[in-house]
Amino acid sequence: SPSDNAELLHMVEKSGQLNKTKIAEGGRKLRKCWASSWLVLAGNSLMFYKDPKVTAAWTPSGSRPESSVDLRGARIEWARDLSSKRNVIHFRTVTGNEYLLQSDNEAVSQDWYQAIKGVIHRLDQE
Ligand code: I3S
Repeated sequence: SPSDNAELLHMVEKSGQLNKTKIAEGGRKLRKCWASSWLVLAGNSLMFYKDPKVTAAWTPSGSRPESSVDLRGARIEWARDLSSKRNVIHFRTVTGNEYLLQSDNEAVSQDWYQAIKGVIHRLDQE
């Protein structure tokens, strides 16, 4: 039924390709491993996919990302001394997982920064 379907769908706020590396897990530093990733920002989550297969406005929750982070209580800032690359976003979840997200295109990085920050602020107010 349509209501069943609604439970299986999350509204996608933004999706696109960025370079990504995880730099900490639970507060423990990790070795960088930059790779291209397909990001989907939906609901309270930022999801990472290997391939850009989720392109529509809606993504079924059954379409399993490689990994996913809960943005509630997360922090985001522009990375300063964490990379030699430009336009690098640094964000950290409440559980101490940290990621760098990067595009050579400044506008692309700016858009992602604003979109993620917007979700974090919305969740802060709930
Ligand atoms: O912070 P680091 O150690 O300079 O990060 C670089 C390394 O992760 C490097 O890999 P190796 O650990 O195999 O040398 C990566 O290839 C670089 O991309 C990392 O630096 P940038 O500045 O690109 O984030």
